[in-house]
Amino acid sequence: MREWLALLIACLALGLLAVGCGGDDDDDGGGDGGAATQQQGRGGPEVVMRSSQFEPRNVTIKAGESVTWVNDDPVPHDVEGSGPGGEFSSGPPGGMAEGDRFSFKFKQPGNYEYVCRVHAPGMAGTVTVR
Ligand SMILES: [Cu+2]
Repeated sequence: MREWLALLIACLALGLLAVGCGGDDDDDGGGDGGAATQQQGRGGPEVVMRSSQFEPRNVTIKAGESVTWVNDDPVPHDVEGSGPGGEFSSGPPGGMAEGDRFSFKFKQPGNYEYVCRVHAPGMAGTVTVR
C-alpha cells in the first residue's frame, strides 16, 4: 500500500512538471518583443499605420480609454505626441517594425496631436479625449 501511494505521488509530481514545462513553451511561442506594452490596449480604438498614414487620422475616446497603434506597413514608424495630460511615445523614431503594436491610456480630457517622426509632418493624427 505504501509503495503504491509513493508511486502515485511520484506520477502526480511528474505530471505537474510536464504541464508546467508545456505552459512555459506556449508562452514563449506566443509572445514577442513588445509584449509588455501590448497588454494595456483593451477596449479602445485601433489606429492602423498604412501607406505612411494613420487610419483613422482622428479618433475620439473617453477619458480612461486606450488607443492602440498597429504598424501594418513594411517600413518602420513610431508615435510621439502630447496634450493636456503630458507626452506619449512608442519609443525611438522608427522603433515600430511591421506588426508592432503600441497602446497608450489617456486619462486626461483634451486634444492630443501626434506624429510619426520618420514621416512627419505628413504622417500625423489626433486623439480627442472627452
Ligand atoms: Cu512613419
